[in-house]
Amino acid sequence: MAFKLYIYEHCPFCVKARMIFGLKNIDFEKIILLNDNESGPIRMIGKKMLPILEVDGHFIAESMDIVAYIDQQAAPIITGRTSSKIAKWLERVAPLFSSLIIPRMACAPFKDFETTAARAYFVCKKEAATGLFSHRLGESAALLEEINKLLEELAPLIEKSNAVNGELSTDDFHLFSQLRSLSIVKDVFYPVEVATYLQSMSKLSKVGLLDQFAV
Ligand SMILES: N[C@@H](CCC(=O)N[C@@H](CS)C(=O)NCC(=O)O)C(=O)O
Repeated sequence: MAFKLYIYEHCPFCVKARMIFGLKNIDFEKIILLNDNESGPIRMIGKKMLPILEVDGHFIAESMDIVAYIDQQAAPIITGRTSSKIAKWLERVAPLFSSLIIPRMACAPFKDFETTAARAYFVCKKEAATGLFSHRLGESAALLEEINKLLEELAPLIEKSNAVNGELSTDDFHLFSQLRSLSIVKDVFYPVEVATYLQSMSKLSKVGLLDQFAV
């Protein structure tokens, strides 16, 4: 079977889909779409949303459906339990993450934003939700202080560097994808357990971190 995965480089949902291929060592073709390409995704799945997996001319949307589908191709690896503590932690950090991360993603040299029009499309759409990026960036110091506290709370929840709950579970997809986004933020203090988890999951899933673009 030939797998084509349509993604944006900035997108945490796309990271979830990329992770399963890396973790299972399955080859796939990565296709990065411009952020303002509406017709491509609409033709494939009827709406403008990535990631999309194309398998022999069929399309699968929804990151966790893609993860489940690829996991079912030969010996599944997502065998661990999920933890309500991780879900709650992710809920608490979500608003902070969006204010810190989205304005920084908008400035990064991703292929999603290779044209001025594609970057402007992202800025326009996201500022409608977050408010002006300049305002959010101005709040960085206070947001960082809160994030650093929350990362200290995350540290004792990490059981192993290759599986947050000790055995690979869907929590690892939700958690790593968010922490990989956070790596675009400069001056975050990662407790050692979190730093080790981040590095280890990046290596195992073959999804690079964003530290080289951190601001
Ligand atoms: N529930 C979907 C959410 C995917 C999603 O929201 N993707 C964003 C990119 S991060 C998207 O395509 N948004 C439309 C846009 O960028 O215009 C999933 O898990 O795959």
